[in-house]
Amino acid sequence: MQGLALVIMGEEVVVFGVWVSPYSCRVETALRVKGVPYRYIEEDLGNKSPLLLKYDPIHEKVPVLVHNGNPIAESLVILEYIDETWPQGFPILPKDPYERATACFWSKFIDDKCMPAITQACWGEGEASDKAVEEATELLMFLENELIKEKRLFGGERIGMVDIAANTV
Ligand SMILES: N[C@@H](CCC(=O)N[C@@H](CS)C(=O)NCC(=O)O)C(=O)O
Repeated sequence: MQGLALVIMGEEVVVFGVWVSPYSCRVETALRVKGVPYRYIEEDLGNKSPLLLKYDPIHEKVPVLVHNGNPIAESLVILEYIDETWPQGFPILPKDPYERATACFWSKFIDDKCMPAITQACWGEGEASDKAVEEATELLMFLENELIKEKRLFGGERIGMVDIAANTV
């Protein structure tokens, strides 16, 4: 198994992900916009690697970013880490504390409210699915309204945290 043989050391940046995972895509997008080279390891969620289980023993989920041997789990947490660790170039989060808090709020809104409703709308059955379609539509309207306020992108003229998070919905 490639994960077992992998030695993570030095300045190596490694992403454990699944190509269809919207959460993994966030991390790859952020590293790419920052221009940070990374190694990608595709996980099999039906047979998770020992390294994934070691690096995220709490959730046992992708994505996990491992930087200098330090694992970080949870995609939104990883995005913040990437922004702070590689501050050069493309800012993912605004510097202004209020704008930053607002970006974190909407990113969390996407994960806590939109994602479950969309998942249920797509994969649920019967009445529950119909209800989820209504709920998801209503929730996405909130996002849409924010987008109108924020010009072309949630991040203004350049993509930012909310754009990267919302790219999955
Ligand atoms: N809140 C997590 C969600 C990550 C997540 O749900 N990952 C899924 C793949 S899309 C996973 O690893 N599932 C494996 C499992 O549930 O056992 C994040 O933002 O990183």
